[in-house]
Amino acid sequence: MTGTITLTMIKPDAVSKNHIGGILKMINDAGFRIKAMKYTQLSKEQAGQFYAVHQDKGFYNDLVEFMSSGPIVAAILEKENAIADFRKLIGATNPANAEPGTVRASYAESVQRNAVHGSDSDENAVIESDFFFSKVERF
Ligand code: DAT
Ligand code: MG
Repeated sequence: MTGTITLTMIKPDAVSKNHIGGILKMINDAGFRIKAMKYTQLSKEQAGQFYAVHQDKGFYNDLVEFMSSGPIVAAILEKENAIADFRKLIGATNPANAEPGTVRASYAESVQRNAVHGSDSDENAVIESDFFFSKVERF
């Protein structure tokens, strides 16, 4: 059903600072159900593919380097209105602009090391979910 899933990653900065539990608690408390989850590390090639839409941006190489620098947690989250509600929960890309109480205001270090990913559309949620998870890994 469209509109009910989003793909998140807990990024290497947040994982390395032991914020997996705190972030998952915020996600569950906000009413998202975990449909799929894995602890993994992206190769540079995989990070480049995931963020290919940004390949012309000046920050792309640094982003790929950072996103492949350590382990991440990837998850498919389920909730009505998942995309918009999750973007609201995580806050602005730059934590300096993120509302108090959002995941990024609570845990992000900088615009690059910003703790979490959230899909930006229903279409990309499907593409990004398929990037990480097969059918038998979804519940
Ligand atoms: P979001 O992750 O909020 O969807 P985005 O899709 O515009 O933001 O960018 C993807 C990631 O790229 C973002 O989480 C962090 C990095 N990024 C974006 N803008 C940046 C910038 N101006 N400088 C450095 N990194 C940036
Ligand atoms: Mg984005």
